[in-house]
Amino acid sequence: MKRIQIIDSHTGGEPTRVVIGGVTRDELAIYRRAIICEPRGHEVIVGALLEEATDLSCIASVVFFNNVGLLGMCGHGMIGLIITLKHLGRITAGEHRVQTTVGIVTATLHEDDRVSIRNVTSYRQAKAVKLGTVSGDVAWGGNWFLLVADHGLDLTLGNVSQLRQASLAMRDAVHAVGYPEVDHVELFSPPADAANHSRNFVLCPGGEYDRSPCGTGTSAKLACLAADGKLVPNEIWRQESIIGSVFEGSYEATADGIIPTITGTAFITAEITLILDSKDPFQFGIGSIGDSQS
Ligand code: PYC
Repeated sequence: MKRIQIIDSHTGGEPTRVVIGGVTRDELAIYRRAIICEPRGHEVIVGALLEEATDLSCIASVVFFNNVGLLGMCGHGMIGLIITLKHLGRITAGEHRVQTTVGIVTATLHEDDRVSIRNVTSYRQAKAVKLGTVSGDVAWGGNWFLLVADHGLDLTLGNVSQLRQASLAMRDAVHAVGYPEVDHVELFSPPADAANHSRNFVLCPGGEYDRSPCGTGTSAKLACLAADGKLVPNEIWRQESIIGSVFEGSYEATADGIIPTITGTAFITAEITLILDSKDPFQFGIGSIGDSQS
């Protein structure tokens, strides 16, 4: 029997599963699907393997992963990780540096349990790339995004299957015109709540959609707003998700882009030990569409 210790949380509705014991970075390729996929999980979950930092200025190192592979950064996941570290009694309010595979992120745990993430440098790579009837910007926010506003679709929960199909087609189209690195697609519309600036639908690499406003997606959006002169440094942008949860974002300008800060909240939902029984034919999980290991 293999045992893997995890703590589950959600950030704006999007689940994070922090692995606190039982798996090392070298073993992640073997156990990734067992941790994320059915029958122990589901394809919406983002995993976060917690390890000791090699940079001594950091409190921890994290590798984010999902149903189809690894993720560079994950904004909602980082907020979930910080609330998990607080739950474990490992941190208190204040600033904490965390190593990710794409750079160091500084997270501030506020006294009221909100978390602000000072993300990696974000930037727009290409503006208004023509993709048939729509056009979109390509931007980096810790992951690669295609951002599209002129899609004409309703960003409502009842419309999710159409949004998913349309986003998958846009992702194929942006790959075909020379941006194979794009693995997330972000659609925008006016917000449902007038207190916010925008609503989004975010297609994740494995075909699921982000229930939260997506921290790296909001970072990519801020980079585009900054490049277009539509948001000034330190001005607040309130990004609403398809389920109505909200992240607040702002940015500092740098020579090569922006440094976004994204603020949100997360809640612990479970403390679990996963068990992999060597007699279980599904001990390593049920594969996902698009997963090279399925
Ligand atoms: O919050 O950055 C994010 C994210 C990426 C994929 C799912 N959530």
